[in-house]
Amino acid sequence: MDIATINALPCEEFVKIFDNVIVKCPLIAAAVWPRRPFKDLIAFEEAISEFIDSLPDSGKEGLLRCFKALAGKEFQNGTLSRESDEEQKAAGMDVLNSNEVSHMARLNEEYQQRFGFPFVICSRMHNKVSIFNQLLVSCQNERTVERARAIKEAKKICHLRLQRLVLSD
Ligand code: 2AL
Repeated sequence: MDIATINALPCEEFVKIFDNVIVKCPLIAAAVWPRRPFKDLIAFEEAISEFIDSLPDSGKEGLLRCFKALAGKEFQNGTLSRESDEEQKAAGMDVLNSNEVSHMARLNEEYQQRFGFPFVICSRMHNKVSIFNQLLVSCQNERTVERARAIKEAKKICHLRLQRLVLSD
């Protein structure tokens, strides 16, 4: 799909295609649609990034709350979006042993209790060891540091999803 095709999409169609560009949240696509025409894919991604940056802290945390836990119940039940499922599998979340699954669940719960949103990481850029390490560090972080780190990761997820969605088509 080239940028001219993207720029020509009516809002409804655009939102349908890009509703999961970070996490299932059609609001993001709807918010950047009026910013077309985009010069290129980089400009499209920048518009999304600027929209996220424009959100108040509560909005950024609201976005993070749309994510599901790594190796969590939705992953186990197979009810994640295709993109999330593939990303979690790319980091080996499907081959954790039972000790690792319960360790991950405990850390995810501790994190969720502390921050009120789930731990988010761009899993295609990680493996299970680096995910456990970051989760341990993140559980000790200050809220502002952690919110900023998680938003950065959400943008990395967005970058890779856009590349796959637009360039592979
Ligand atoms: C995810 C996800 O769905 N994809 C990814 O890279 N990371 N979720 C998460 N909680 O970090």
